[in-house]
Amino acid sequence: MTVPLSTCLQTQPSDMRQMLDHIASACKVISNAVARAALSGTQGDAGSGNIQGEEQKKLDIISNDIMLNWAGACGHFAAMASEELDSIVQCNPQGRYLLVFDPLDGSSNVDVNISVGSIFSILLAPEQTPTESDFLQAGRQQIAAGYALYGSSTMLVITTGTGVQGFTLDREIGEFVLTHPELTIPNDTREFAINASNSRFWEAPIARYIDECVAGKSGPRGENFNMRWVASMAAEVHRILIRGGVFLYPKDSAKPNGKLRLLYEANPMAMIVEQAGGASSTGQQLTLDVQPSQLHQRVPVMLGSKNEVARLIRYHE
Ligand code: AHM
Ligand code: MG
Repeated sequence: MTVPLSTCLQTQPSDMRQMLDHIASACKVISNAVARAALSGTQGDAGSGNIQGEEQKKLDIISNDIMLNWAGACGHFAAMASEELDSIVQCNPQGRYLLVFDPLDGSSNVDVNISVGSIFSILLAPEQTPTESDFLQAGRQQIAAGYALYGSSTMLVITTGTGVQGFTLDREIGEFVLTHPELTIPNDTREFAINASNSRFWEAPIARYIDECVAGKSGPRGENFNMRWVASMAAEVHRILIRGGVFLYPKDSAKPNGKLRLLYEANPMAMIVEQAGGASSTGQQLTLDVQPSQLHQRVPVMLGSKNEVARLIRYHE
């Protein structure tokens, strides 16, 4: 039986239902923009950079505007923060929630027709007008998180703190439909994901872990491992939710804090991964326990199958 997202959301309080419904609409519109980019002349660089000094794609900016407008229209957000904006944006002063998002994750892939995604996180807003410091909440305080994946099909994966549900966009009816109920990550895996071109910069625990995987059956793990690297975190996390695995973007001597952003990428994905029975750590601390000190802060990420993340934490001790 076909169960649309709207039916699944009926068990949620009305404000959560409306927020997720508007975010889902934003993701449908972004999905369309991504799919039509070559036709509408919106591939390529925008010629601008974000606050972190990264080149922006035209679609980064388009997706950011779509999320601000479509999610903002639900009226429940007091303010929003985006990976693509220098500072926070005030929305409805009566709103009781904050939205944090990466509008188009993995956008270096967008001109070559490889999967990209949108990642979001919902936090409680303060009573008074939100300031940047109100966004600096540990990941444990997220009340919902999710991502959309614009791949061979468009999917939306959501958690509100009671498991993880995956929906596929049925373009014939224009609705997200529940296709992957109760996603669960296997505890063990033989697949890892890391950008191996950074290996000369890795710290000892990461080098050891990867060396042991690559050594295969004759190495200390006694197993052959497989490697994948899409360079789209949403796609990597999705693969891990479907068949297990471990994803690493560690800190190294070239990137002392790692690459990925705590609020826009690491925290929402860590909530999803934990809710699916996996784990996420910086190496020193569970991702969800990190107290943020800056809006655009970066953090080392290692997430996925529980026993592999536990091993990585041991190697860091
Ligand atoms: P982005 O938000 O600017 O796209 O950067 C985040 C992306 C992740 O999706 C992906 O895991 C990583 O950057 C890939 O980085 P690299 O190009 O260094 O392999
Ligand atoms: Mg990103």
